[in-house]
Amino acid sequence: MGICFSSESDESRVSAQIDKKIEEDSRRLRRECKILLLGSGESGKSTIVKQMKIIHQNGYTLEELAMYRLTIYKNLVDCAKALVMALRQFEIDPESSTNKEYADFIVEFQVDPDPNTPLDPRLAAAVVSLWKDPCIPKVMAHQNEFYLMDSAP
Ligand SMILES: Nc1nc2c(ncn2[C@@H]2O[C@H](COP(=O)(O)OP(=O)(O)O)[C@@H](O)[C@H]2O)c(=O)[nH]1
Ligand SMILES: [Mg+2]
Repeated sequence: MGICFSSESDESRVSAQIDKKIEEDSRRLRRECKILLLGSGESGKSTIVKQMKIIHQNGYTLEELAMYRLTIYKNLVDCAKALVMALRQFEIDPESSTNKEYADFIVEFQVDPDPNTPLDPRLAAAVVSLWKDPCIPKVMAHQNEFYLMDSAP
């Protein structure tokens, strides 16, 4: 009840453990090699880190892969949304009424944050159909006037 007994041998054992831990840490630090990756956006910094992990650290666990799947879904939806917003900004209409509805659907769409939920097939259908619409080459003519990830096209 709030009173702690400790013998001298306990203390020296704990102290020895701490010394051992410090020794281990400093040995690990001496072997550690830090790299500073410099480069403009899209120059390959993240790719180098991913390659190191794949080559030297047994790659990615299933859980990590599932998180990447979610990132890919989000990127896909963000790019589709960016296109629809650009269509609106430059007042370009999708040619078919179906694609007009698909554009509205894309803007409202939210990716399910559970990495084990597959992407809604209706979203895939909307993106595929809108991408084939003649409005896309027209909006892509303005590509330097709005941001689109370079993995989008
Ligand atoms: N051809 C080629 N493409 C690369 C290489 N490294 C990266 N990329 C691509 O360049 C793009 C940007 O790379 P990223 O690592 O995201 O760049 P960061 O912005 O510096 O982190 C991605 O589409 C990569 O797939 C490379 O060595 N060769
Ligand atoms: Mg990066």
